[in-house]
Amino acid sequence: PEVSVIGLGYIGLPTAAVIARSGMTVHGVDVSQTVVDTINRGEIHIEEVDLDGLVQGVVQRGLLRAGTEVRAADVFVIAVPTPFHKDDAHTPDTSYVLEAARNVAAVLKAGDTIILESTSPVGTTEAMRDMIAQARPDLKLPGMTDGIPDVSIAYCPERVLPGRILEELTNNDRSIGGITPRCARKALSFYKRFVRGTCVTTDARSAEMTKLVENAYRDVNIAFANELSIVSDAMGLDVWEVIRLANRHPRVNILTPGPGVGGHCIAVDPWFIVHGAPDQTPLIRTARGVNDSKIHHVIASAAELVEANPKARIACLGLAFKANIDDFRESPARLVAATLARRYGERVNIVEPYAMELPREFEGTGAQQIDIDTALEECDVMIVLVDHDVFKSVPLAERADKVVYDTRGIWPDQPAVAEPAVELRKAG
Ligand code: SAJ
Repeated sequence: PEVSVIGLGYIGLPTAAVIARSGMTVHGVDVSQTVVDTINRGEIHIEEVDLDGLVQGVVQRGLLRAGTEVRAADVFVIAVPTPFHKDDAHTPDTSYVLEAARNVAAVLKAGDTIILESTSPVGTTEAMRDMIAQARPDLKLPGMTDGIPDVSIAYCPERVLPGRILEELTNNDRSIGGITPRCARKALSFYKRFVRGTCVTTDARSAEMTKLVENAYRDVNIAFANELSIVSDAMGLDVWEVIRLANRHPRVNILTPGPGVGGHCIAVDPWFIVHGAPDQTPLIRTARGVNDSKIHHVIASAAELVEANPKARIACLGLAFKANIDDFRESPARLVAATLARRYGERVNIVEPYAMELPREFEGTGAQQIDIDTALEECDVMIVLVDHDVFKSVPLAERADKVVYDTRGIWPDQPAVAEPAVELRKAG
């Protein structure tokens, strides 16, 4: 079949490339002419392990071509953003999904399959179907006809981890939710062509909720770890030790505290559930609050440490939203470091091997970007914000004399130092 992938971002482009690699012809669609031109040159506009070579290969073989207009195809995969509403902080905005569906409706023919992959509030796939029904009264749509519908519509969320997208796209299991069972089977036969993981069919609403639940589950569990770190801090306990010991229980698996939750999914998707059922979601809402407030706890603890060591040069280790990636958007580490840079200016140094230069908000603060070796030579206070492997691998001998605030627990062997730093060092 001919496939059209609408939205060529972090999910759409890798998905388009993997589908093309399996031998299907893919027409990618994006609103940005620059993105389209970049892809048609065989290049990419996002960073993801091995994606450059894959895109170059499928473009050269003529299997992937991009454009700004949706064209006729047999299968349409929609992977556009579902952000928050710009006027209303925690309300999902599905207008990009509906706009994509409107464009698909214009070229839709009997026999086609439409698959929504964007993370969406429960009911979005049906809303998309209703919109297509309005635009195309000539077509019989699933759930709206007694006979066999002309087109199939399904919701099939991705669950890939940035940094491992290509591998997880092929190997992860997938939920495939049809508006009707027949729609699910149609979508299943498409995914079977390039997914090695098990594909499980369900209805569209359950699949929508499943995606939100997966990320809310992680958010709630990270909130538990973050709350433990604040409690341990107040009680003068080492949270890393407590978690390490508790996790020896066969049925306990506490996640890792950090400076807050970043990225584009885990801090966003739980709100889609809360928005759909505000009175039934106290736990999910509170977890969001705990994770957001952890950032401010870390800023306050770091500021206290900096002020307790007035002559010291400070190194902030990491800006990325998580380990070993160069994605700095929605990053608590970046927010902490930028706040310290604004307050303490040239005393603050930033170590981020994944950044070519410092983000714009550091301009004019006096903070400098330095490498890890310079930081180890010249800085007395180290604030660990990201658990990059390059930081983890610094041996004790090179940091034994430092005052360390390790928000990620990467240096469990770091010795305690004199008050007040001793308390802060251990706070997760
Ligand atoms: N974090 C902690 N402690 C932990 C684990 C994570 O503080 O123990 C922080 C990270 O540092 C980061 C944030 O949470 O700031 C999110 O990182 P992550 O690795 O948990 O997740 P993402 O945002 O990279 O990707 C998630 C994944 N979802 C789940 O693991 C349930 C991924 O599988 C989804 O496909 C992705 O969201 C998405 O697109 O929805």
